Amino acid sequence: MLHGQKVVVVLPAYKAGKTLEKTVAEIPADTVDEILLVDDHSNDNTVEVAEKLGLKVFVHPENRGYGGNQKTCYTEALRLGADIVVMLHPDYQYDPRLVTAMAAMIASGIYDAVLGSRILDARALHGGMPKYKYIFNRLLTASQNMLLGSKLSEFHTGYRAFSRKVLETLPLLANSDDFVFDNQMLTQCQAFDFSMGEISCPTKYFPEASSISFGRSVTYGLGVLKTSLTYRFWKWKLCKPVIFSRDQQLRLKTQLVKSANSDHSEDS
Ligand SMILES: Nc1nc2c(ncn2[C@@H]2O[C@H](COP(=O)(O)OP(=O)(O)O)[C@@H](O)[C@H]2O)c(=O)[nH]1
Ligand SMILES: [Mg+2]
Repeated sequence: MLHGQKVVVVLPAYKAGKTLEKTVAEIPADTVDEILLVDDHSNDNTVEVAEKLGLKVFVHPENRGYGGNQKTCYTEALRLGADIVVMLHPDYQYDPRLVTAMAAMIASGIYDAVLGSRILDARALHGGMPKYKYIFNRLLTASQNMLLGSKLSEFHTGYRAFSRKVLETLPLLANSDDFVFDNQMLTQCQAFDFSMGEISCPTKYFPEASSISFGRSVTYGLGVLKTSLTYRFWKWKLCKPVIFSRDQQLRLKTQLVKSANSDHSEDS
């Protein structure tokens, strides 16, 4: 709890068996109320380790992708009554000890979303971030800031915190199930006028912490550019993209109602 607000950490997991225990050990137990892991049908021992650690575990019956995983993470965090949700990769890439600081920025009421920025830390390359990823990151971020009218140091970190209000309001069901989900979500925060803060965060690159290939990074980069251009055209009132829709059916609440109904019909 922070300022009377329930803090839930969500871990979108895929083949995280080797790094999960180290990650969880460093999550601050004094401020975090619950840790929830969603396994995206990994073929390693992720679920076994998670259960041994006493996490709340959800398993996808099939592989849905990184965005699909986060849709489940946030839906289940809302169901648990989270006021603040921190998304942390279970690959031990980001420092879990910053969870309290990030959650506190949300608890203050000043920010709706907070990003753990590897660029503000300025040691990303020393931490082993591949040069091409660093250059992609800087170029994409510069073009996004221009198109969105924002001033973030990076849009591509996987370490984020959100208020309940953000998770209830954004049309997250309209987003991709792939990696570009992350970027659509931040662009939606901008479109819905949620305030975004940043905190510096060190990063570590080692084989288990980074599996995305060059090809998938390029696909992600193109998706990012498409999302930012879509935002600009939407601002100019030239299009009405579904990712900026205010349709209630595209909010996570719909999933909650649906699964509550199906639980009910299973009971009866
Ligand atoms: N659900 C799902 N998650 C994935 C997949 N591939 C990677 N991930 C997760 O996506 C996140 C980012 O991937 P990662 O390889 O660490 O990327 P990098 O650190 O940016 O190079 C990690 O939490 C991975 O567990 C996948 O095929 N499905
Ligand atoms: Mg990683």
